[in-house]
Amino acid sequence: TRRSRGRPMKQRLLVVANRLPVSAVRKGEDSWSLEISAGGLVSALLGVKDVDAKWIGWAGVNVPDEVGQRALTRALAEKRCIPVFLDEDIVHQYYNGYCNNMLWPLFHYLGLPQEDRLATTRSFQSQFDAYKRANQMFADVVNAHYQEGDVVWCHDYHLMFLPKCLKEYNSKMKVGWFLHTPFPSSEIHRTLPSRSELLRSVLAADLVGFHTYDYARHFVSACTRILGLEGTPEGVEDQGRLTRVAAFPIGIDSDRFKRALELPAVKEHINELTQRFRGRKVMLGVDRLDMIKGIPQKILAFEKFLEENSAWRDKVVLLQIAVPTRTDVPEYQKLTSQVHEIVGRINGRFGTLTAVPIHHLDRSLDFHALCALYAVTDVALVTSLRDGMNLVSYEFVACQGQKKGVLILSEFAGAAQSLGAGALLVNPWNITEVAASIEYALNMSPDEREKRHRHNYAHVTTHTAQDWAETFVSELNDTVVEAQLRTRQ
Ligand code: ADQ
Repeated sequence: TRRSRGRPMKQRLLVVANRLPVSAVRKGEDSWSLEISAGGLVSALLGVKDVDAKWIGWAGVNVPDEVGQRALTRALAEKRCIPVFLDEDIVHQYYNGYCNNMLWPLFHYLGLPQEDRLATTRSFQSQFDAYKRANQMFADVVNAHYQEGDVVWCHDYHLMFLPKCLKEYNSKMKVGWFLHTPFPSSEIHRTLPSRSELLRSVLAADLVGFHTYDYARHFVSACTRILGLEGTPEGVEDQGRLTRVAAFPIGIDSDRFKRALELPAVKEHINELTQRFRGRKVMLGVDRLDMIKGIPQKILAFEKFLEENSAWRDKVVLLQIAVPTRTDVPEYQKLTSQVHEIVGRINGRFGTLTAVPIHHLDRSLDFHALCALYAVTDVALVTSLRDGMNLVSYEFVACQGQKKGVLILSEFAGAAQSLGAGALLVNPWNITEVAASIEYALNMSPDEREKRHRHNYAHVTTHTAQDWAETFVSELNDTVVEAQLRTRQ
């Protein structure tokens, strides 16, 4: 820690992510209303000791005029946020195009839809150029706010080009990069036309972090196979310079959930829900409506379960809460109608005049409503086809102190590595297996539920988001010190 006039000074942390944790609505020519979205990352960073964090990112709105930009910059400064302004064309090519159409499906092992394949191949170069331009714009803003000694923490697949841009500005800048999605097998990564350039720019960072050891290993093998570099237990070496590569599994702010469950309004809501579903077991799914979350597969597995277990038909209900995302993308629209169709069919098939087996909501719930739902759930179903970690599984466990419900969890979610011993792990593609797990979960003895819950609860409450952020930042500081020592030797 640096000192100034005898007082310890907090280390400054610049957190760079595509989106700032705010939603901004323009109220007039020079006035904005801002709402901070209290996500996991925000509370993780608020909890990091001895660090003074600022956010740099896109506010999610197009602000073409200078008056508006200046006003937004001022308003954001009060929330410790610094905006990067991206125009509509660059957002279209960089964010919708390269990030969400190219990297997102690829990193989750999902191919492009047939009709998009050729179009994507054709537009690849211009999208990748826009990606690099956008990353450079982030770098310009970081550089303008950087002070010696700051730590710069870049987040996610949107900013793989950023570490290189930052080091070009200042090779002494402490730069870390963390990926929130899986990093796929090197066999998948090597199909990307920009495979080498992306790897090289990430390697410019001092520390590269992933949720699991497997993703870190995939990244190191991509560097050895595609770039011909040397992989060591510490990371990747290139001409004597080491980029440290390691796993930093994220967590949640579990106390925030525990505190919410103590609020009178939440308790009342829990009572209401309990009354509402009396006599039925509650199964819950909470996901962004995204291909990676395996929502249609989950619902088909539930149908199979109902088919095979007629005695359960009026004794169980599945609540599926799906927040729509990327609603302007045709593939996501198709997914929404596919889910609606399956839900409609199953409710038509197994519903009665007074009850339906599936309640599907296309929207997000506020934090307190979500906590109440987690608390009344008997079985949570997380069936992602691939997922970097999956925080819903953690949040469910954090709210189950009383009920000790069962978590059915996809083996393809990063969370399977940490909650695998307490959860029932499934292959989400195998709906017969998932249906059998639902049956097993609903019939599980209280002893077994208690034992499994205890394991997961201990994990979720001790591996928190704050620990994650603190570990990453201190490892980044150490990595830089070690590198300096090595070069002096
Ligand atoms: P996501 O893909 O968004 O995150 P996840 O980790 O499950 O997935 O986090 C989703 C968050 O949104 C949770 O905090 C959840 O409570 C909230 N949420 C989801 N649906 C909601 C709904 N209907 N209403 C209200 N809130 C809802 C990415 C990666 C993950 C990785 C995280 C963090 O894809 O694999 O775990 O980043 O690194």
